[in-house]
Formats: sequence, structure tokens, C-alpha cells
Amino acid sequence: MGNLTREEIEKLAEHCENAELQAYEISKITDDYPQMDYEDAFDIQWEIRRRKEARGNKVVGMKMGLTSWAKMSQMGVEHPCYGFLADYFSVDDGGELKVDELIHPKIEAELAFVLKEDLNGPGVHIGDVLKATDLVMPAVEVIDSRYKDFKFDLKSVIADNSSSSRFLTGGVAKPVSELDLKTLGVVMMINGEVVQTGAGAAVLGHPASSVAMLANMLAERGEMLKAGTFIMIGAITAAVSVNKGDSFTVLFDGLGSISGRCV
Ligand code: OOG
Ligand code: MG
Repeated sequence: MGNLTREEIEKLAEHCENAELQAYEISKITDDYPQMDYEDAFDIQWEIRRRKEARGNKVVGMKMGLTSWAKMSQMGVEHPCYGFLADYFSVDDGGELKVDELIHPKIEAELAFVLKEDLNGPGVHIGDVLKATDLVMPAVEVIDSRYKDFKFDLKSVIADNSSSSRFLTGGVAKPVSELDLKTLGVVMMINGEVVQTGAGAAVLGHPASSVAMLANMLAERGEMLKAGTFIMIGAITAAVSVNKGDSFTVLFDGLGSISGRCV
């Protein structure tokens, strides 16, 4: 229903977005606005999106978050969330991640789906997603919660665009028919050391169910996924902090690798 006024939504969107753009920590919104509900939280996220688009930024994709048990238990939150990806979030494979622009970045091993057909919820299931998917490709997300000590509740993280910050994609893109998405393995390495390993099934039992859930969550706001949309499914393993000087590589079974350097 929404408990915050339009004025409060706009003020909080500006507050969260300024913290993102200027890389400083803020306290979580529910500390000051305990009455904020899920609709308010998504209203704030969509207002941040509107602000960026009004400034000329493009939305280049969507992301799901908190879709694996590894992530939910790491963050103490037990339901997935979504966010949007803006053009300037994109970092080239093999490129530099500028950590001075961020607060306390962590990297995540993900997969991304690129659609060839629209997906319009409610009622979207794995079969619909597989039929509507053009390609699946590797992705690494760099999350950077604007909240102090990376601690939040589900409503606060939704309002903060689900910690979206940077992402990399690359490696090899393949049609779903050539992949076993459940057993598709990932290996995350930082400075040459293996820090996380996992397989696709960690994401809601099947990576495509994350895309289905996104379509169904968007339908609650009368929104849909259009053909061509790039969608990250959420981290397969727990997220790992990176610092200036670190280099990272994520290997994807049959899909090559993605790497970057923190400068
Ligand atoms: C929320 C975003 C989580 C994922 O892939 O699970 C996320 C967070 O943990 O800060 O992007
Ligand atoms: Mg993520």
C-alpha cells in the first residue's frame, strides 16, 4: 500500500543515490523510517532509476539478488530482490575496477540471460524462460551496499537498488540448449587463490527460475521484461570483498572466464 509520502520517497531516493554517486556510507532507511513497506522500498528504487534516466543514463539490464542460500545466509535476508543496471556500471572484461569510486565492494560469480522474446508475468515459469532466452553468458557483479558495514534488511536493500554498483560480462555466450545450467560450475579466484566454488543449481534450484521470479515480481508493478534484456541471476556463491591492488578471475565451466583488476 505504501506508508511514505511522495515527498519522502523522493527525498530518500536522492539520499541513497547521493551516497552511491559520492561513495559514502549511510544508515539503513528502516532505522529512521520503520514504517517503510515493500511498496515504498521499490518506489524509492524506481525513483533512483527515474533520476538517472532523467540525467541521460541508460538502463542496460536488470539483476536479481539474494537468490542463493549462500547469499541469503551471508546477508541474513531470506527473500530475493531485484535491481537495475545503469550504463556506467559496466566494466570491461579484463579491465580496471576503480575502488575509489566505491565504498566496500564485493564480487559475485553470476550468469546472465539475454532474452529474444518478452516475458510478461505473472505465472512465468522455467519453461517460459528457456523458450524466451537467446543466450546465457558469464557475469561478475560488483556489489557495494551504501549501508554502514554492508548490513541491511530486505526493504532497505531494495530501496538501495539491491546494492548494484558495477558488473562485468564476457567469456563465451551460448544458447541454453547447449548448457546444463544446473551443473554449470564456477570458480572464483582472487590473486590466484580459489576463494569460492559453486554450481548453477545454487540459484533457486535452476538459474532460469531466477529470471522467472524477476518477471513475476515486475508484473506486480505492471512491468515486464522485453526481448533483448540482459538479466543477471544473482550470486551463485557468497560474495567476497576486494581491495585496491587485488586481481580477480571467475572461471565458468564451458563459458570461459571474466577477470578484472582493482585499482
Ligand atoms: C544485495 C544484493 C545481492 C546477489 O547477487 O545476491 C546480489 C547484497 O547482498 O548486497 O546482488
Ligand atoms: Mg548480484
